[in-house]
Amino acid sequence: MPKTIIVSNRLPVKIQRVQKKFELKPSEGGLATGLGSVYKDGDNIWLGWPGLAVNKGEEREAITDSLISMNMRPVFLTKNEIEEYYEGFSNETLWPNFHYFNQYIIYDDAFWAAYQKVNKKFEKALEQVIEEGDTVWIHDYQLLLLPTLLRNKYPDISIGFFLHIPFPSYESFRLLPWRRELLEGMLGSDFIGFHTYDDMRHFLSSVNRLAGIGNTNGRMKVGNRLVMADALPMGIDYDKYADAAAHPDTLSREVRYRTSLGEVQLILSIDRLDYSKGIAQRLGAFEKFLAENQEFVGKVSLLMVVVPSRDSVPMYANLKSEIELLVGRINGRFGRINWAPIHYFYRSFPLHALSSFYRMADVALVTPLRDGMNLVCKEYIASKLDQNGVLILSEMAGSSKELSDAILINPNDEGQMVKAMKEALTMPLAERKSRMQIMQASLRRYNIHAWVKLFMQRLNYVKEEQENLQTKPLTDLIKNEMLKAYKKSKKRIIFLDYDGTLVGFKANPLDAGPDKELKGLIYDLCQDKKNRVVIISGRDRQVLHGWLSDFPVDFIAEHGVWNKKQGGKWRKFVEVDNSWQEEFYAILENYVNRTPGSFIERKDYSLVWHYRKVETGLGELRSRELTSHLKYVSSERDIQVQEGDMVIEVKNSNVNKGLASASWLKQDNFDFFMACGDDWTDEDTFMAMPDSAHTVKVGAASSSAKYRVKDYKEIRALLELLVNR
Ligand code: GDG
Repeated sequence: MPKTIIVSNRLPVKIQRVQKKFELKPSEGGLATGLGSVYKDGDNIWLGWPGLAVNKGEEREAITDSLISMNMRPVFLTKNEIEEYYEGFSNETLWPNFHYFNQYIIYDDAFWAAYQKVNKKFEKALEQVIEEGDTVWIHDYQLLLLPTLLRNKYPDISIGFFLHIPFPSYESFRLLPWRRELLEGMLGSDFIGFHTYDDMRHFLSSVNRLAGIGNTNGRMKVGNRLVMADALPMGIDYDKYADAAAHPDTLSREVRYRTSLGEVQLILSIDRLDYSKGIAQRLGAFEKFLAENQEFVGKVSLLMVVVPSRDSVPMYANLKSEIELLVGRINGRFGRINWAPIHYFYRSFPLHALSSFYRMADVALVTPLRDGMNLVCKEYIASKLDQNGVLILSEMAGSSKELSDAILINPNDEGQMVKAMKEALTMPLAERKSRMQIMQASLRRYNIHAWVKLFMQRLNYVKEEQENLQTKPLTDLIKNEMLKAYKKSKKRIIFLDYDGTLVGFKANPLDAGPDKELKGLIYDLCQDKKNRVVIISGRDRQVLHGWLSDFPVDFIAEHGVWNKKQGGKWRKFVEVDNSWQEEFYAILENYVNRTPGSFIERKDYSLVWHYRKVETGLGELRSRELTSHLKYVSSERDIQVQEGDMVIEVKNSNVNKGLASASWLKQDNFDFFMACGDDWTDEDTFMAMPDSAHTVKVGAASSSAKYRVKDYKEIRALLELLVNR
């Protein structure tokens, strides 16, 4: 039975050394609960680092045995790997970059080497457990290289990836010397999920600029594989927080805490220690609030929980000192014997304590400077059973995209935060309730279980699409089925591209005229009155005319600009407006000047920039730059930028083989459709065909055709079979 393997840096487990033994307890994070239904089921497993450095063989074995019984598998890391891969590259390079704290980035080749090494270690560990047909779901920024490492080993396996932190704009991401490798690492996935649409958009833009891969609504073609990106905001285990808020332990804690605090209004702040959370700025705003609103002095307290995190890193240790200095200053400035402005805790609390904080808080102040999602604000909403509470939420948190009924603020605007605090503390009960109700309904519906389900559905969908898009080899069996359909039909239409499809390529294109065999074949095809044969080519109409006008065929020439029905005259299919060409020619010329070996070809209706002869590397680099430049200037105009084999073509979007062939389909009640072609311009023809069409691609490149053959000779053989020669 195929299984699902969850992979994350940390396993959802807490391990403690008790004397010489180890105690293992499942940990209760949001992700662990959400994925519990997945990894605890059947043979499914969760693979990751157990959270502590263990070097002795027998200790590792003991831990592994216990983990196996909990459906988990360990990847053991050495002390040095933890320092360089986890604390180093993950937390001191990627984390600041992805959160736009670029001044904090540490660029260190040793960190990068460790990051690569550990990602490979994860890949090796997966090799021990993976079997054909399995699905692997990889989580977060510590494992960005893993999808491609895995893909190289298992070309067909199903790989999903979810990024829990923001994906930065290209302007930030490009700072990393290893940006390209990181992106390529991610692109080994089939489906890549982000919390927000903006994260997804930033990712797609970096993929376009750095890897030269475009997208349509998040769908990318990576080599021959379809890869999809989408925004799937993560939900919480709603019932867990709602139930905890009704638990007797929570209620008795609330009574105890309330008695100590007295009758004050409470503002709650909970975060891991991190500069991205904006804790110091929040304290600054609270100080200003008290200074400007004396009537609240003695009436409102801030309950601030900072959960210890990464405090061995100097940056974090400094942040802790800064926070504590501020707390001391504010308490010193405003405090009274019977009232403290801030109750500050640098530690973590059990769930029921946390839940009672959520219950008691009149206001939750969640003001990160940047946050992928932020679960604290969602947990607060789920815990507010009486709906009597207000959420102040930073626009920079992913959750702000969903929770528009919060008071949204910009965390850099201290004045706005001060105003928001006053508004929240004085908000009428009815308004609090109605806002809370709307947010609760949406979080209840879109909970963690819905998120997991949706992710898996999207991943399966991509796999199915990949299957559908796969061009299969044209086997004898399929040829015979085609022949049966051909014989049964009464009105057939057959579109044949010319170069590469009916003839081979010649050094001089004018030497590629039809040979005797081809002429005989076309003659036989046309002899059958049930057949309508259309030669559909990018070639100049005069050349096609010279070669084939003796045959009763139709022509679509110059990618659809000109056409000619059997016995008729040449007609222009579209009136081409070429007024854009001079402007674009000037842009292309600029790139030719900067790219030795490249040149421009001017066609009637298009301009083509060729870079086949450009030095390797430079051509690819310029082509990416040029594509994005051209796409920018052509947006919202009827101009299409198409990337081909070492060329970029700019053309009128109403000129393509697809539009032209579609107009032919309407001309009669055909009951047999066939299209054969070899290059990317023929893809438009394939896509214009009805589902029942027999579409055949020449060559190995990816295609929307149903079947593929090796060369033009196989196309000729297929046509011969049909005409029964
Ligand atoms: C990353 C992204 C994204 C906090 N204090 C205590 C405690 N917590 C729990 C909360 C919450 C979790 O920690 C914090 O989650 P966040 O989402 O706020 O932040 P990160 O840890 O930075 O997580 C973030 C998330 O991934 C998921 O994709 O939302 O943007 O940075 O669940 O409840 N739990 C307990 N005691 C505490 O004192 N028991």
